[in-house]
Amino acid sequence: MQRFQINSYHEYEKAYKDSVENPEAFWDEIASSFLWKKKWTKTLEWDFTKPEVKWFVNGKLNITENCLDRHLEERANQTALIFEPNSPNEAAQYFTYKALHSKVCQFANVLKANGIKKGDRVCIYMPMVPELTIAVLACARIGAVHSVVFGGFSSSALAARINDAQCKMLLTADGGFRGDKITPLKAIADEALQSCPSIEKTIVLKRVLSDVALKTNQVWWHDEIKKVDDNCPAVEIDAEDMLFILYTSGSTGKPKGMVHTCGGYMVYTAYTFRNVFQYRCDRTQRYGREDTRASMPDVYWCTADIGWITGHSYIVYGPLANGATTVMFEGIPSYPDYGRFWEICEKHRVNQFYTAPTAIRALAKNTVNLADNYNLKHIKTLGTVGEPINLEAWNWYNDYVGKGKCPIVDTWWQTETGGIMISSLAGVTNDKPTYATLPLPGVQPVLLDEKGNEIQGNPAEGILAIKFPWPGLARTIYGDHQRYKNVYFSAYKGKYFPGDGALRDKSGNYRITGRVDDVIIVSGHNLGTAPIEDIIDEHPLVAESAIVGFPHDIKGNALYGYVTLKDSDNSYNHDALRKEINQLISDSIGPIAKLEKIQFTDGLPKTRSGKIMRRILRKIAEKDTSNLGDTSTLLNPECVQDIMDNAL
Ligand code: 6R9
Repeated sequence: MQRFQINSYHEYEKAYKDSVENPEAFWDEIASSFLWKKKWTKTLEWDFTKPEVKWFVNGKLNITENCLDRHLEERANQTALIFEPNSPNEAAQYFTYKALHSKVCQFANVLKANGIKKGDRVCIYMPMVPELTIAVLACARIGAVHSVVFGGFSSSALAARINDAQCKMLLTADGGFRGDKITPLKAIADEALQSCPSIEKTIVLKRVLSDVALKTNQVWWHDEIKKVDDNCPAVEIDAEDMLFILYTSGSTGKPKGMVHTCGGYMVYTAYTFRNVFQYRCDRTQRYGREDTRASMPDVYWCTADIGWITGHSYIVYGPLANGATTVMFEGIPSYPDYGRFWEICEKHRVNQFYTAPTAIRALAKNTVNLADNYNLKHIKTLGTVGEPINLEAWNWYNDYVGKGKCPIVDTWWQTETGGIMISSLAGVTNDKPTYATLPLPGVQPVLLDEKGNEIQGNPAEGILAIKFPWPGLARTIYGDHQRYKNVYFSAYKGKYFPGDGALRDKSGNYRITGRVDDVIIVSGHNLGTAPIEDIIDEHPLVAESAIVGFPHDIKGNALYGYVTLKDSDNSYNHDALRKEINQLISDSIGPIAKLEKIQFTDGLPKTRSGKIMRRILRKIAEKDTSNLGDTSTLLNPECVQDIMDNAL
C-alpha cells in the first residue's frame, strides 16, 4: 500500500516521474494492491490511431470482490454506505460492509432468477436510494452491464438509451422524492417501455408508496428478494469486459454511450479517490484539524447523482474499493431550506465534501449565513467538479465552508476519462483558486496550437490533449467505435482530445478555460467565455453569467452576455449596471472583451447536471429561435421562453 498512497509533495513528484518514465511498471504496482482472480499477462496495449486501449490484459477479477468481500475481514462492521433521505424527518440508513455485501449478493440472485446473465445490459432508472447502489453492484457481481439513466430524464430520453444499448431488463421505482416534489418514475418508465421491445422484465422498487400497478412482465422488488438467499459467488470477469455504459451528451447528434471496462476503471477510480481527497480509513494517519474519533474512518460525501459519472466513480466504486464510508443523499440543496447540505455535514460529521460550482453559486446566493449555523469543523477537504469554478464562488467556498482552513481540490475530468485527471491532492500539493493545477500520476496532458503542435514551455495557452493512455479511459462508444474515433482521436493525430481549452501558468498548473467550442473570435482575437464570465461574476450584484457569440458586421463575432442578479428585484438601473460590468471586463481583459449586449434574466437554461446550455443561448443571441434543438434534458426549460421574450 506504500506506493498506493501519496503522502507528501515529494512522493507526488516521484510517483508522477515514475508514471511517465515507466507507465507499465507504475500501474503494475498500483494494480497489485487489488484482489485479482488471475494476474494479467500484459499491463498495457495501446494504439491511439486505431484507437485501441487495453489495460491489464488477460487479468481476471470481480470489482465487487474489491469493493465488498475484500473488506469483510478487516471492516465487516464499519459503515460502508450512509443513506440520507430527501426529508430530514426520515431516519438515515447505515449499511455496514457486511450488510451491503449481503444485499448486493441477494439482489444479484434476483437478477439471475429473472434471466440476467453475464454481458446482458440492465437499465437502471431509479431515485438516489440505497437500492440504486445495490443494483449497480449486483450487476457487476454477475458481469451484467449496467446503464444508469438519471432519474430526471424524460420517457423519450430513457427509451433512446434503453434501445441504444438493447437493455434486457429495467430496474425502476414507483417514484422518487426530490424536495417537495415526487418524480413519477414508474409512469415515465411505462411510457418509455411502449417503444422498448428489448426489455423482457421490469423490477419495481416501492419508494414513495404511490398507488402504482404492475403490468405484464413487471415484478416487485420486495417480492423478488424474498425468493432468494444472499449467497452469490462473484463471477470471474476479464479486465477488459464491459462494466457499464453511461450516456453523455455530445455537441451534436444522439447521446454517446461511453463504455467503461472492469479492470482499468477500478484501479483508476480507487487510486484517484484515495489520493485526491486524501481519504483515510484510519484517522490517526491524517493531516490537519483536530478530531476526537481517532482511528475511525473518514466520512466522505459527494453530492452528485449516481446517474452521472461523478456518482459512479466517486460515490460508488472509488470509495468502496478503498473501504471508505460514503454518503448518498436523495434530496436537493434547497429543501427544506438552503441549510440542508450543512445540516447533513454536521449530522454525519462529513470529512470530505465534493460538489459542483453550480451548487456552490446557488448556496452562496442563498445561504451566506446558513453555513455559519452548522458545525462544519469535521470538514477537511472540499472538492469541486463539473465546470470551471469562478473566483467568487471559490472564495465563498473557501471562506464560508472551509473557514479558510481546508484545501479545495478542483477536479477536472470527464465521463470519458472515468476518473479525475487534473487536480491538486488535498493538503499534499498546492491548490490555486480557479486552477485544477497538476496532472495526476499517469496523466500526460499537453497544450496544442490550432495546427496541433505541442506548445512547449510555460506559461502557455491552448487546446488540451492527453498523449498517453491511463487506465480509466472509456474504451469505445457503445455500438459506434467509428464515432469514438472521430470525436476523441481524430482532431489531433495520436492524442486524446477532450474538447476543453486550458492555460498553464509558469509553475505548470493547469487552468481549464472552458470548452474549446465556447471560444469566440472577436475581431480576430480568441476569447474564452469562462474568464470573462469570471470577471462578471465578481460584480457584487451578479449571481451567474453566460456569454455566447453572435455574428457582427465588423468584428466577425460580438459577445452577448446573459446575467442573473443575486436579488431579482428590478429596481436596479440596468444601464448603469451594464456600464459597470463592461468596465470590469475592460479593466481586467481589455476593451476587446466588452459585451455588445447584456441581457438580465432570472435564470439560465441548465442541464440536469448543472451545466449551462450555451447552445440555446447562442441561438437566441443569433435570433435563430425557429429550431432550438432538444430542450428535453433541461432542468429549467421554462426560463427559455422568458429569455426569448426579452432578448435584445
Ligand atoms: C466529471 C464531469 C465533462 C466536462 C469537461 C469540462 C467540464 C468538468 C471541470 C470542468 C473545468 C473542472 N469540467 N470538471 N471544467 N474545471 N474542474 O463533469 O464529467 O459531465 O462528462 O463533463 O465538464 O468541460 O470536458 P462530464
